[in-house]
Amino acid sequence: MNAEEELQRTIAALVRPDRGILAADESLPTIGKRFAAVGVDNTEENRRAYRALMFTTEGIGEYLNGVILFEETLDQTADDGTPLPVVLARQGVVPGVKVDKGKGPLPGAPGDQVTYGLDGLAERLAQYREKGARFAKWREVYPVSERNPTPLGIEANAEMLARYAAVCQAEGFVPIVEPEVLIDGDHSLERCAEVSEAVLHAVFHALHRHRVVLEYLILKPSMIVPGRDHPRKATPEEVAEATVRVLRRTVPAAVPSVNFLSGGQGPEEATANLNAMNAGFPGQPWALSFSFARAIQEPVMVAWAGRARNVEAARRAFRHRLRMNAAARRGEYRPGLEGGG
Ligand code: 5MM
Repeated sequence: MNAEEELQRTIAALVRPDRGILAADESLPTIGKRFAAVGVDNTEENRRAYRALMFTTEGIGEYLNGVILFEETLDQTADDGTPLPVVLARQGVVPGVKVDKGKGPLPGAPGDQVTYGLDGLAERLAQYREKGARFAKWREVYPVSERNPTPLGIEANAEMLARYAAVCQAEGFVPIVEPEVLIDGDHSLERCAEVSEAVLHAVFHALHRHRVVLEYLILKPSMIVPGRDHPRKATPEEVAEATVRVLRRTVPAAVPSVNFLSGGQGPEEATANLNAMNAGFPGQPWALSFSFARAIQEPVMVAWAGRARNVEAARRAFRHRLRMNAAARRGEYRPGLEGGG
């Protein structure tokens, strides 16, 4: 199969209707933070056991098209010795991998950040393919303040996302392009919309410059929400209206799917916001779906708490959250379903 045939096959599998993508690609420090919140030690065995628990949950292929893995997970196995990427593939779920190497300050743009990891990316992708990965993910973050992101920050981050995406497509990997406008701060929903519009505009301009084929990528943006410390929370209808408006202004119709990150929203909040988009604004040129990490995994981790005797309860929590988000993907979620109603 040549690179284009691989891209066609993978994107078709990643955009199947009524499903989304699970982000389970927390780096070592991030999973450490999440585990600490539920009293679990950040050991390789605990990371394996936790991720194996999720991926061996029966029936997840009904709700998931793909799972984004952390590099380490590609080499780990389920309790019966089956490699975890094989476990996913057998469930009809495409394994992907986060390929960025973390972030740091962007010189010349105080307050902004930039992500590392382009060196040797093509070679790393070849190794990840051997281990079963078929798509990739790279995240750039944009802190919001009166001055940030700066014009330089917006340009530099767009350039990184486009260069990453171009390498992925040359190697036959579908790139997930993830520009995250951070929720930290007290900014308004309008300020988040203004920043997100500038960010997405620059990202798609850079993707065009680098000749990235829009039909073979997935956009993973943040929703348009007020900052966490803003005095008023937005309703799902307000979030949906602002988010769809910004996407319509910036995301070409050739992009097949927009799979949101949850970015610090609570599980039910993220589901309700996604639902409001699909219920209130049907018929958009792209699918509106999910690629949540925390908003799916939080209740799973709490139910598990590192104890083997809790595995079945954790699986139930996982399946429930997936079912709720699949309903939101169709615009059929309502809070009453949370209790099983
Ligand atoms: C923004 O984070 C991504 C989506 O997760 P949420 O739905 O929780 O916002 C997620 O894929 C993220 O990239 C991973 O959690 C890993 O982050 P780090 O910083 O460890 O690479």
